[in-house]
Amino acid sequence: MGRPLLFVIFAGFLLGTIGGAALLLLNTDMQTSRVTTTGKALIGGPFSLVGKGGKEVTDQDFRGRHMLVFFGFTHCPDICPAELQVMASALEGLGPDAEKVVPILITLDPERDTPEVVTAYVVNFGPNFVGLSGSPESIASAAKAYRVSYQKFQDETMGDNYTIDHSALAYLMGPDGEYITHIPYGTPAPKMTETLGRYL
Ligand SMILES: [Cu+2]
Repeated sequence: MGRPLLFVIFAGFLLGTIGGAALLLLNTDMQTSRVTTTGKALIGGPFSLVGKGGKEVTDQDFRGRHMLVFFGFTHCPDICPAELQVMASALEGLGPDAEKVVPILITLDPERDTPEVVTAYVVNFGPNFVGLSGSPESIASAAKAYRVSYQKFQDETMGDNYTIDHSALAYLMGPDGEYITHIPYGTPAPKMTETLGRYL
C-alpha cells in the first residue's frame, strides 16, 4: 500500500470520527434544549390562527393569562380526547386558579378540522377551552414553533379516512407568552394540577 493511499484512509477515518462526534454533540444539544425548563427555551412563539366564528386569533390575545397548549385533531381516536380530558380535570383540580389558564387545542388537521369543527369539539371538555384551526401553512408554522412533529398516515384499509401521528405534550406558557414547561402525555390529572399550580 503506497503512502498516499494510507494517508487518504487515515484522513477519511479522522473525518468520520469528527463528523460522528459533531453529530453526537448536535443530538445531545437538541435533546437537552427540548427539556430545558429554565432560561429562554426555544419553544413557542407567535402564531396567527383562526378561532370561533372564523375570527383571527393570535398568541397576543392570551397575554396576561397562561396558555396550556396542546396540538392534536378531532378525529383522533384516543390520545387527543384522553389528553384533553386530563387537561380539563387538572384545571378543575386547580379551583379558582383555573381562571388563570386558557386550555387551547390547535388542530394538526386543518383539512377536516375547520374552525367550526374544532371549536365545537373542544366545548366537550369545558366551556373555557379554545379550539384553533387555520391554513395548513399557519398550522405548520405554529407546530414548528412548538417543536411538534406530526405526519398524516393512511393505508388501503382506511379508504378516504386517515389519521395523524403526532407528538403529544401539553405546553404551559406564561402570561408573557414565554415557555414555562411541558407536561408529557400520560401524566395523571392530579400530577398535572400540581405542576400547573407550581407556576400560577
Ligand atoms: Cu391525537
